[in-house]
Amino acid sequence: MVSAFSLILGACGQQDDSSGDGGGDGGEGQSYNWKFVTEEVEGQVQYEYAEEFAARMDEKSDGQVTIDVYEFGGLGSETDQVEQLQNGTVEMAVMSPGFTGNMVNEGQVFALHFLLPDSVETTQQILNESEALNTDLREQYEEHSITPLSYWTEGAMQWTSSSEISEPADFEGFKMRTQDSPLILESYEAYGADPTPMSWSELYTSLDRGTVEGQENPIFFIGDASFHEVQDYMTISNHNNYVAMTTVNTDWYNELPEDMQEMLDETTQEMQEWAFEEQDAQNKEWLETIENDDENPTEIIELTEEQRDAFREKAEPVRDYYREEVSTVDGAILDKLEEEIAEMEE
Ligand code: 6CS
Repeated sequence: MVSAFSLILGACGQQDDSSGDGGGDGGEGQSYNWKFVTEEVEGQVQYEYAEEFAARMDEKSDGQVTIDVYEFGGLGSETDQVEQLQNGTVEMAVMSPGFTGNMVNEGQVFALHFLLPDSVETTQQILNESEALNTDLREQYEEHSITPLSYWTEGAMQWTSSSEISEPADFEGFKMRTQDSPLILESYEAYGADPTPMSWSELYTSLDRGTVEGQENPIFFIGDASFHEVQDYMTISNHNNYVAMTTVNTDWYNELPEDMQEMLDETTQEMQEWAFEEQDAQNKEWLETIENDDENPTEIIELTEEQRDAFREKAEPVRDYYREEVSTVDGAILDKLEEEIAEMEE
């Protein structure tokens, strides 16, 4: 499947540079055409982000850089897309760490519940400034030809379900859909659930048929993907923040002319605020839509701090599991990140 996609992409997305290599030689009149794949579809945050990114690069470069943005679905599953970035079939990708968990062990740090600050704004600040993430974790990804240029939140995650979830016991034997990351599975097993990794492309049907009984996502995604239509409850748990990464193929990026690298870096930094505003607006709008959707009523359960503490208590030992069984650097990135979060929350 992946090689068929590679052939199609190879044929339609050639570099326009005369040298024929990934980055061109940066000469006068040089033009560049890059491919940017996302895990979401038109209207959703990642896709709109990539379109905005492409428009800014086009404008800044006076049309020298054109970026073709690909919606989720056309190029295979989320994990196929990870491979396409690694082998250079696409130059850029918005990627969720949850789909690299079988490869970049340390990236699973984002799977830990109640680690990132409750405030989405403070979480974004951490993602912008953390050395643990922007230096140490970046190096871990680069060993796999993936360079995360930035980390940004798509909002707080909530649970949707076919039966009420308001205490850990409600998860006992519960068939939970997750992304494909061992630590995400571990996090739900800690609540007693029975997690199954699956692409979101199969999720609506699986929820509808009862193959799985629930899932986690930010509210905009729950609404836009219509999961609430085939679920009875939405629990406002804020148990984690959804983190996306703007990634580039490492060799391709390192070989870009300096001015192109700078333009990419500058645009990536500018987009941090844009992404924050976009997710915020979409999450607020979709909460209202779900609340007012009388045709598909969803019972919304807002957990109290006490109820959240019961989940937090079960989730905390998973950090030790991460340190002891998952991390290849003895939990050093998690330790540093915890310190950075504590400092910021002071
Ligand atoms: O649940 C998922 O797998 C999807 N959720 C979001 C918010 N973005 C893309 C991802 O694949």
